[in-house]
Amino acid sequence: MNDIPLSHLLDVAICAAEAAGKHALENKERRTETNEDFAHDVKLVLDVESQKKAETMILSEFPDHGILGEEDETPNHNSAYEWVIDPIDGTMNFSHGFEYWCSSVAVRKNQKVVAGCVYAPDFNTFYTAHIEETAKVNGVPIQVSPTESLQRAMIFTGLSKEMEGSREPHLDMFRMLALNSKKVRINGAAALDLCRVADGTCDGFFETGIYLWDYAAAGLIAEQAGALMATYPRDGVPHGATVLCSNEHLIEGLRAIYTKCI
Ligand code: LIP
Repeated sequence: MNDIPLSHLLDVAICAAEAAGKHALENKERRTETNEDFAHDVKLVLDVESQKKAETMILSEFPDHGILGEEDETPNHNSAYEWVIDPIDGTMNFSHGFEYWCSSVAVRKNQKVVAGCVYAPDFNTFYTAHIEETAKVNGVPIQVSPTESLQRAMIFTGLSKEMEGSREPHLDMFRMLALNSKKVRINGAAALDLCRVADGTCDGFFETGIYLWDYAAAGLIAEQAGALMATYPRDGVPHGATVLCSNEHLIEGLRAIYTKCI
């Protein structure tokens, strides 16, 4: 089987992320049309429509590849390639008209992410990378921050959509993060947060209760910008994980917080 060039895979990831993101952006007036409403989350009609836009674009180029998306999946175990799609990451933000949201498309070959794009439509910004190329934002190379201690770091995090009960590891982790770093920010879109680690805007990322489609593309982009990723699968939650990401100086401090709280 001929390998598909990484540049071709990345081009398709960019086009698919743009197709999903542009559809949501151009239909913003419908942003509150809801399929399902949860205690700490919402599923939008535009989530489903935007994922379909990305899928159609991908399958027109690679009809036999598999699809794993937040809204639906079409596995194809006969193909080495699988596309991982979060059509609107930061759904709650999008539904409230808050600009911090994005569309994320990654492609895995034999379960390993090899290329990905995170597109932030309200900022007209494309974060891209493949495994043999440095990460870029709108075509310009990016790299992680040089911050050497958590006490001087700004860390992005989030609170899981599945928080239940009073004692939550998420809240324990948030407290530990807040006490052990200079500043913690909750923005509501993991994929975009990880891209801001990649471009050095923030110094690290830490979130439990997210999913492969939230971090597949942005995790590769962060790694190709010099970040280290630590991913801990969540027992009994398909594709669920806790994700830590930072430059080489901070990752052990983040890992220490995680191990104290689990
Ligand atoms: C969101 C993540 C965010 C997390 C939210 C939600 P979605 O993904 O990007 O970091 O805190 O709970 O999971 O559901 O908007 O695609």
